[in-house]
Amino acid sequence: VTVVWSAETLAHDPGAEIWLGTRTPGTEVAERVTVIRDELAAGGFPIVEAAPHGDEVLRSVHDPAFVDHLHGIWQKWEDGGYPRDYGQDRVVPYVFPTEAMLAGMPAHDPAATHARAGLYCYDTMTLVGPGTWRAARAAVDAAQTAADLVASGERVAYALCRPPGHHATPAGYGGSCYLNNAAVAAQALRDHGFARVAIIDVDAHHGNGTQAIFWDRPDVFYGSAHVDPGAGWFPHYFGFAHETGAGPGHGTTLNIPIAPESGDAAWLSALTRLRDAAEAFGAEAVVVSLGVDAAADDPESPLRVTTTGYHETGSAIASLGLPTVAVQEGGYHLPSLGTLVTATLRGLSG
Ligand code: SP5
Ligand code: ZN
Repeated sequence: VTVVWSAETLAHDPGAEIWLGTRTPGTEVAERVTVIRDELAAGGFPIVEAAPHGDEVLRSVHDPAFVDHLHGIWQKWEDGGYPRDYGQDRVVPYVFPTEAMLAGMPAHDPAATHARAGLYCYDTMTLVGPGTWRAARAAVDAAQTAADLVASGERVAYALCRPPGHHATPAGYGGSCYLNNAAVAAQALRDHGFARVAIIDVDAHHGNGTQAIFWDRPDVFYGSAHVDPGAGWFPHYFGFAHETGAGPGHGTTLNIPIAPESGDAAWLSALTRLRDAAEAFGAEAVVVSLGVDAAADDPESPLRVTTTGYHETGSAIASLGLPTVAVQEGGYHLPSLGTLVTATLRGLSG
């Protein structure tokens, strides 16, 4: 398993998130990357730098206007001289033009930066600072580099992406995610000629962004096991079993919500179902949205998957025998992060 990373991913360091109106310490910290990289290096995994890629794939999975917005919003905020006391050097939108405000009317397209800041953002936790674009864009390069490696014959490649991506929708950032690295990897594999690609999302949270990007696509399957959003867990509005895709993509989405406090037994039986569904779909390649926040020690989820459980998660997916790109998503308990990722990659490599 080759590990792809970029030092640029460290440039994003929000340090905090505005959660329930309060400034709280962020858990999606830059140190996640160094902890994982150091442990994989110690475990003998080869590590390579992400290669720069053009924006074509990125702009095919995301609305180009959203990509441009994310690229430019920090500098506009800086140039605008907006307040720095509470939000510090972060873009914190104050008005969100959701359906609650729009009410079906044709809305004006405002010029003011403070008005535009909420246009493509759907929560208050996901702050944009001076290094956010650089890091998010480097994570996309890592995902694409891993897809290239697999297309040229490696069985498994791993992109050490950060910030994570699976909550980023076609035109929106949120859930600590800005650009959807896994969606880019899946589209890159499609463009490399794999006719059907399955995304298996093992992050503790439902990947509403990835699901949205491929919702009506018949050529990309999205399957996810995650803590039941109906039990009060992010992303709250999506991730239920009745969501199965639409139009030509009907039947190519599979959600398996899992009760809080569940451990390996419920988790691994869900993984078996996801694996079997990817096989029945006729997948020719796999993207794993590899969050390890379903682990027992993780502060962001109530699931209790063990290190062995993550190894078996990897083995279950490896039993498909398909070219596989793993993309890092969540996982926030720094002391166990490296061990969990190592275990999963060892399982994936069969
Ligand atoms: C990629 C990923 O795992 N995103 C997770 C986003 C879910 N975060 C929502 C929970 C927010 C509560 N965090 C409080 C931590 C204290 N700062
Ligand atoms: Zn997560």
